[in-house]
Parts: sequence; C-alpha cells; structure tokens
Amino acid sequence: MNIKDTTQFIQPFGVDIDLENGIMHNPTNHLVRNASDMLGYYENEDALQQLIEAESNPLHYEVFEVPVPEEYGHLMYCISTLQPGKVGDEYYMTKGHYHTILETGEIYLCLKGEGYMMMKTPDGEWKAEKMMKGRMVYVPPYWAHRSINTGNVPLISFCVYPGDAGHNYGDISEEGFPARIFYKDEKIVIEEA
Ligand code: PAN
Ligand code: ZN
Repeated sequence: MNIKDTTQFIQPFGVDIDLENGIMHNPTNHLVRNASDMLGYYENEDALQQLIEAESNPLHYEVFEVPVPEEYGHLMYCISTLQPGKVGDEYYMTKGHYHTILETGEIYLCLKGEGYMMMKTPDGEWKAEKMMKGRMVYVPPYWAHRSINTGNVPLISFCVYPGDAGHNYGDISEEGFPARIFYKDEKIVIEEA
C-alpha cells in the first residue's frame, strides 16, 4: 500500500452517540460555550449581560468530537448540541465560522429539535435553511455557517466535514451575518441587518 504524506494511516474505530440527548460517549474533545463566550455576537448586548449576571451564565452549546487527523482525505465529524433560549428577542445561536480552506463544505444531519442554518458568502449573499429532526442541510464550499435554535428543546446535529477544513471565526466576530432570527409578535422573524 502506498501511504501518501498528505494523509495518515489510522485504525478504523466506532463511536457511541446518544441521539436523544446529543451526547457523544467518551469524546476526546468536549467544547462548551456559555453565554459569556458569546459577547459581541447578539444584537442586544445588555440582554446578554443580564443572562450572564442574573441567570448564572447559562450553557449555550456543546460540541463533542473524536478528532481524526486534520488532513486531506480524513473526515472530521462532531455532535453539536445547541440549547433553546433567547438573548432579548434573539434566538440562541452558535458563533458561526468559515472554513479556513474556504472551498470545503459540510453536512449537518439534524437529529433533534428545530431551527435554521444561517449561511453567508464572502460576497454578502445569505440563506437561512430550515433544520429539523430528519433533515440534512448541505453547507456548500465557500459558505460561512451558524446554527440557530428556534425550538423549545436542544437542537442536535451530526456534522461531517473534510479533515483539513479548519475554522475561521475572525471574520464572523467582526462582521456578523447579514440576517438575525428573533421571536417577535408571537412569530419567528428573520430580519436582514
Ligand atoms: C461544527 C461547529 C459547531 C459549533 O462542528 O463547529 O456546531 O459552532 P461554531 O463553530 O460556530 O462555534 C462545524 O460547523 N464544524 O465545521
Ligand atoms: Zn463548519
């Protein structure tokens, strides 16, 4: 067998996932983001401060990974579990990112809950695609992506993307997305900035 320098040879393995609760058993990485990790991301910064101080900095989302080599040819995957809730009128969301290698896509299979995948391109085009249990959202290459939970239960997704994709948060934390999702007048409203 000719093993390429680009792509390590590793042993096959299996991973157990609790689909109902959005938990990966024995993850080697468990990322936790609380309200205080989201400073600067929501429209209503006072409401976020209020959550942090008066409501004990609640959990926002978790990502469970069993990392594989971050290399061409491998497939990185994770379980992403985003809590239900609002900051002011705005639904809880993840930070969102581009992939460092922009021409890499991602598959999100929604296992529980409902919400939206908010996506944008560097040229400012945007699209909000509905997420719900049993629905797969394809994030094509070049599109930044953020999940938003508009339901009452955790929004749980299984994500798969190229091992060498990488994450670029810089642009999003400075520029945000062109649209936000709120609960207003008893409706879910997608508002352009
Ligand atoms: C996901 C996300 C995960 C957390 O694994 O990283 O849902 O969202 P943020 O990265 O925006 O904080 C993914 O899209 N990976 O590429
Ligand atoms: Zn991604």
